[in-house]
Amino acid sequence: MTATQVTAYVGIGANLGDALGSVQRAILQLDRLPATRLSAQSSLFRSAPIDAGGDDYVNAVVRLDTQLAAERLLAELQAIEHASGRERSYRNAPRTLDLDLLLYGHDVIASDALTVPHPRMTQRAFVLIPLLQIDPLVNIPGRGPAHAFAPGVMAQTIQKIA
Ligand code: A4P
Ligand code: MG
Repeated sequence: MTATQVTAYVGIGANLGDALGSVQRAILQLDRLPATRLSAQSSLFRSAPIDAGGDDYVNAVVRLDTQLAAERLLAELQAIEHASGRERSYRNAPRTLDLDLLLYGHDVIASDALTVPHPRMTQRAFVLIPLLQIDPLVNIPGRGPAHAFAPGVMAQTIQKIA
């Protein structure tokens, strides 16, 4: 039997050390995950920290076609974070790499380990702008079209990296 293929979106962020290199390496690693194909990637963006301190972030969003279950995909994301040398010091601390599972098909997930859609994605230009660049008509399960939230984040500073 063939496992079901799901379209998932992952938000990538880094603001410590070689942030640009960390994000680029993460994209390559996501493309190499088992039973997974990277089917789209946004531009890289530089953004001012939101609810956090430290340097500007480098952010991007990728779309994955995956046969991994959501929990397994999260574990793979955490393994990539870990391999990048991330230390979890405190909430929203500057990080070498942060990988968030934004959307997993049409699923709404609320377990101890995983909340999908990512609860803060509609408030953040560094997620919405790259996501809409890949898929302007993408829908957020339970919340409606992602583009409807874009006007609410326009005041946040974010720019495409040339
Ligand atoms: N978890 C639950 N749901 C998810 C999900 N959908 N994706 C759990 C990933 N993880 C999820 O994550 C803590 C726990 O959340 C995990 O163990 C997992 O079981 P974490 O990454 O270690 O913790 P965190 O850094 O405290 O939280 P999080 O959610 O990554 O923070 P945010 O809210 O995403 O904010 N400003 C700019 N400009 N750019 C950024 O990238 N990022 C943040 C991080 C803040 N400000 C930023 C940026
Ligand atoms: Mg995270």
